[in-house]
Amino acid sequence: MSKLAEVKELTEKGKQKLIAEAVKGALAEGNEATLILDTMIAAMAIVGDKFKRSEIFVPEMLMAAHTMKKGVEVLQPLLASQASVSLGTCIIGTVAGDLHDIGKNLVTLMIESAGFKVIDLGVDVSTDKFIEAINSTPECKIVALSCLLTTTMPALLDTVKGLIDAGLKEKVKIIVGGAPITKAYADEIGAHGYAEDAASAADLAKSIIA
Ligand code: B1M
Repeated sequence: MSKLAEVKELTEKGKQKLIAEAVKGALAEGNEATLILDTMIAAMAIVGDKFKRSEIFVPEMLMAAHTMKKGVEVLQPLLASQASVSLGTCIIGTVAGDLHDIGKNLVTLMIESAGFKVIDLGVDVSTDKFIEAINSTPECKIVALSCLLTTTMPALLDTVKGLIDAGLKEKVKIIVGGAPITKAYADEIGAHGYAEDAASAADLAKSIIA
């Protein structure tokens, strides 16, 4: 089995202790870091499908997530490029009620690589916490909101509405993303921008402040 196939299988099976070596092996076989990352993302999609069919349950999904995080740690230095300019600060978080952070962490990595300082508020972030963080960060130019569940889409709506009501839409650009989010939904709730994946989020961050 190729090391890349092994990375996929280990991620799917949640083999946290073995993933780092497999990722290093896949790199040694000449695979690009981005291809290895895409392989792990594809494995997570399979994990999600298995969960949906009740073939696996939350603990297995969690083990796969931990495994992916450990794999990403190995790739991190290769995915992040050192930006020579400072474009400002971006505040990021996953919205209230939502505990998913792998996508948010990738978005953080890519936005940092694009030249922003990123303040990561973590997961399950309330509207008030976003507002407080923006108000205490005068150099904040962007707030990035991640949402992974259809059930937390209303929390995304509430957060954007809260930022607008607090008069912050004129101060910072609001960008949103996550699996259930679409450009149409982002427009509907009043965000400035939407990105489908982490690399597009970094491109969007740069273009939106230009
Ligand atoms: Co959850 N979960 N989960 N889960 N989980 C999903 C999202 C689900 C699709 C699985 C499924 O049923 N097929 C499903 C949601 C269904 C729906 O909403 N209709 C689901 C569910 C139901 C749940 C629970 C409710 C399960 C339960 O308890 N019964 C529960 C909810 C907990 C909560 O949040 N309150 C739950 C829990 C968990 C774990 C904790 C076990 C774990 C998360 C661990 C962690 O993140 N630390 C987990 C996992 C691992 C998943 C799946 C399998 C993988 C998610 C992932 O990390 N993907 C997921 C299935 C799937 O995604 N197909 C699933 C890899 C990651 C790189 O992709 O996060 O999509 P993603 O990020 C992408 C883009 O979305 C985008 O960029 C990234 C790629 O470059 N992006 C942005 C993300 N944020 C962005 C922000 C941007 C721009 C782009 O701009 C600001």
